[in-house]
Amino acid sequence: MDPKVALITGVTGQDGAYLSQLLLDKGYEVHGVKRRSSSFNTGRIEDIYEDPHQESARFHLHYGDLTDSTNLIRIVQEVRPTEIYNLAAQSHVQVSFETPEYTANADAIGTLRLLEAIRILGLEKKTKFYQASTSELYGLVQEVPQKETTPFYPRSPYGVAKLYGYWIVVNYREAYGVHASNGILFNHESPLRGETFVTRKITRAAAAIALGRQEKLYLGNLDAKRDWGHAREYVRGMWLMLQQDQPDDYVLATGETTEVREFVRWAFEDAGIPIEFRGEGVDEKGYAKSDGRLLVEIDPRYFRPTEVDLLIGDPAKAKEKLGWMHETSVRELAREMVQADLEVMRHAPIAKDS
Ligand code: NDP
Ligand code: GDR
Repeated sequence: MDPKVALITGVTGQDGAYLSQLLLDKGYEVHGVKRRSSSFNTGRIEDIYEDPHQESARFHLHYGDLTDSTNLIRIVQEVRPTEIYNLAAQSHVQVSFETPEYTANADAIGTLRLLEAIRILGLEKKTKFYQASTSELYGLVQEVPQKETTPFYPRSPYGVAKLYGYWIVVNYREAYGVHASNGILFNHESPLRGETFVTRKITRAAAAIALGRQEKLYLGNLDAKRDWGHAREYVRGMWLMLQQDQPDDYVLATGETTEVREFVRWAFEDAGIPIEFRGEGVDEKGYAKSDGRLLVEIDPRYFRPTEVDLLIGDPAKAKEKLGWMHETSVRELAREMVQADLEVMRHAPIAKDS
C-alpha cells in the first residue's frame, strides 16, 4: 500500500493547522502550501513545524498560491499526494465584497486549477480531493434546516465563487472519475479562528475589555444566526470523507443555531463582565451596557450589502454515512475561546485592525 501523503492548501489557516496535526497523528506525511508574505504567517503551525534538514521530518511547506497554476502543477507533481485538501481561500465574506475578482480567482478558479493539476499529471485514480465548500452556498433561506439537497442561493461574491468550486468538483467527479468530495461545512471556530471573524472578534474584545485594555467593541448585524461548531471536530469530518470508497458531498454542522447577540452575551459573561442588551429604542446605537457603560456599539460599516440571516445545518447524512457528530456545544466553544484569549491578551499587544 502507498504511504499516505497529504497536500493541504491553506495550511496556515485555522483548519489547515488542525488538519495538519490530525494527519500527522495518523502517520501521514503532510505537505502544506503557504503564501509568501512579508511577515510571518505560520503562527498557527509553529508547534508542528519540523526542520526540513531532519531526515525524519514528516511536515513540509511549499511556497504557492491558488492563483498560479504552473506552481500548483509543480507542487502536485513533486509531492504526488494520495489526498489533497483544498482549504485555501479568501475566506472572509465581507472582504469578498471589496475584492470580488480576487476572491473568484482564488476560490473558484483556484479549485479548478488544482483539479486540472490532478488531470494533467494523470493522478485521477491516485489522488483523492477534498473541497472546502460552505454553508454560505445556502445564502438566502430556502429551507431549514439546510441539508445536502437544499437549493443554493449564495449572497456574496465569496458564496458565488464557492458555488463554482462546489460544482466543478462534482463535474470532475462525474466526468473524469476523480474521488472528489465537497464538505459543506457550517461555521466552525476555535482559539485559532482568524481575528476578524465575528466569534473571535468578540472573544478577543471581551478579554481585552476585562483586562482594561480596550474600551468598546464595534459590531455589525447582531441579529444574524449561525450554526457554530468546533474546528478541531470538523477537520476530522474532512478526513473521514476521503476514507470512503465513494466520493460524495456532506453537510457538517451541529444542528443548533445562535444569534450573534447571544454569543456576545456569553463571551462577556465568561470574561467576568455580565452585560445586558438594551433595545434600539432605549439606546439609539448601543446594545450592551454594564453599570451604564456602553461596551458594544453598532457600526454600520460592518453590515454587508446582502446578508445571510439564518444558518442551521442538518448533519444527519454525515452521522449515518461517516459516523461523524459534533461534540462541543457552542456555549462550551465560547468559554474555551474567551479563556484562550484572556491568556493571550495578558501578554500580547492589541491589533488595531479588526
Ligand atoms: P482561514 O481564513 O483561516 O485560512 C485560509 C487559508 O487560505 C490561509 O492559509 C491563507 O493563507 C490561505 N490563502 C488565502 N488565499 C490564498 C491563495 N490565493 N493562495 C494560497 N493560499 C491562500 O480559513 P479557515 O481555515 O477558517 O477555512 C478553511 C477553508 O474552509 C476556506 O476555504 C474557507 O473558505 C472554508 N470554510 C470555512 C468555514 C469556517 O467556518 N471556518 C466554514 C466553511 C468553509 P494566509 O495565512 O497567508 O492568509
Ligand atoms: P461568516 O462569518 O460570514 O458566517 O463566514 P463571520 O464570523 O464573518 O460573520 C458571521 C455573522 O456575524 C455578523 N457580524 C459580523 N461579522 C464580522 N466578521 N464582523 C463584525 O463586526 C460583525 N458583526 C456582525 C455577520 O454579518 C454575519 O452574519 C464564515 C467564514 O469562515 C466563511 O469562510 C465560511 O464559509 C462561513 O463562515 C461558513
